[in-house]
Amino acid sequence: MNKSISVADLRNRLECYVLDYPQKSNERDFWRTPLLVTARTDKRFTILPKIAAENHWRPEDLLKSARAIIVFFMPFKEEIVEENHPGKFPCPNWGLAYEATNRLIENACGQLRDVLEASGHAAMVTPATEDSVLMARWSHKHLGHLAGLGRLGINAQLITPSGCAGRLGSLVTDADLGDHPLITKPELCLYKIGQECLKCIPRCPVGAVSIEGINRQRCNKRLQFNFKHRGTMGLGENTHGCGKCQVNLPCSLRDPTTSESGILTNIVHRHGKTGATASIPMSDRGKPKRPRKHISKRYVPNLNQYHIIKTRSKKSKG
Ligand code: B12
Ligand code: SF4
Ligand code: SF4
Repeated sequence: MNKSISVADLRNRLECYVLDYPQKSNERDFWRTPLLVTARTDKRFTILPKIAAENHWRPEDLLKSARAIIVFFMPFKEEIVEENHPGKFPCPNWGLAYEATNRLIENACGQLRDVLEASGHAAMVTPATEDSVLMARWSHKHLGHLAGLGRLGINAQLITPSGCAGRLGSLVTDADLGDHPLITKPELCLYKIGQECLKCIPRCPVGAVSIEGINRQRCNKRLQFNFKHRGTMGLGENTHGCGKCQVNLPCSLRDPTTSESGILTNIVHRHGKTGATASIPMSDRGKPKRPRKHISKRYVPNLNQYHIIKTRSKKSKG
């Protein structure tokens, strides 16, 4: 018989698991507290082939009886993020953190599946990343966006309440978990709400980040290069990956639209065809300013890039 299971049970299990993980698995501790959201598999998900890739899977393609998806984020600790600030190549520990986090995500998915199965539910886990594809059929970022774990930044990373520096995992289940988002604001990227920012663009050493969207091939070429030359750049065997577009940014470690003093929050005006939005500073609440007009036109997601690209033998390090 099915026992009821709540999002609080899942959050609690994941948090405890991540806390104990370094000691139990003999891994270094790279992580802050994980974030987890759930969403009902309703008609919102039919949009995936339109906004992601034509052949993007729907939850029921992975689990016929799907009723909810679970998406979680493993945010990196400040130290590893700061260590990756300087230079054009990844810091010695970035590759270690990349690999350890993929293992952690796989194990955490297993843990969540065990909890669900123990209460009589089915669950299907998905891999953290995939070698040899440049466009996956299951996008953790899109699912994180739909389920309210975060919003996409100009750097093409999901920005969560704990920032974008970290990695995502997701699974599908037939447990009726309901909607438990952490974010309901339309955007978390400063540029998309009309602030001057775009700090992520010059961070990329190969010019792969732009307001038109990420240049996958260019980024992937850099990741291949770093992987091939790891150990020979005088930085050590673990210097692969890159992640310069995840670090040294206002959105690296937190939601940049909410400051500790609560200066930028809440009041959001949606305007323009692109769906760009703007938050109004709290200090100006008495007299809300309309966002500057040109802002709505500056951010246009490049939807033409959504076609399938496959690489053969090369290893992609997403
Ligand atoms: C293929 C892949 C890559 C490719 C292509 C990257 C790309 N951005 O397209 C390469 C090898 C180049 C790559 C690089 C990196 N990757 Co990668 N990669 C993947 C992988 C395996 C599949 C992504 C995919 O094809 N999805 C399908 C397509 C259709 O969607 P999407 O790319 O996810 O998202 C697109 C939308 O976000 C859209 N978009 C932009 N704005 C908006 C706004 C709205 C409203 C909507 C709907 C869409 C939209 O543009 C995006 C890019 O085209 C995922 C794991 C997974 N299965 O999700 C990891 C993943 C996306 N990668 C990740 C990371 C961290 C990286 C790197 C930092 C590498 C590193 N570790 O050092 C870089 C970052 C590059 C960048 N700035 O995006 C993380 C992202 C974490 C986060 N906070 O968002 C993921 C989720 C892996 C994980 N398990 O955490 N990656
Ligand atoms: S650095 Fe600024 S523009 Fe780039 S994703 Fe972060 S908030 Fe958006
Ligand atoms: S991972 Fe590196 S190469 Fe790829 S987009 Fe980010 S900064 Fe550029």
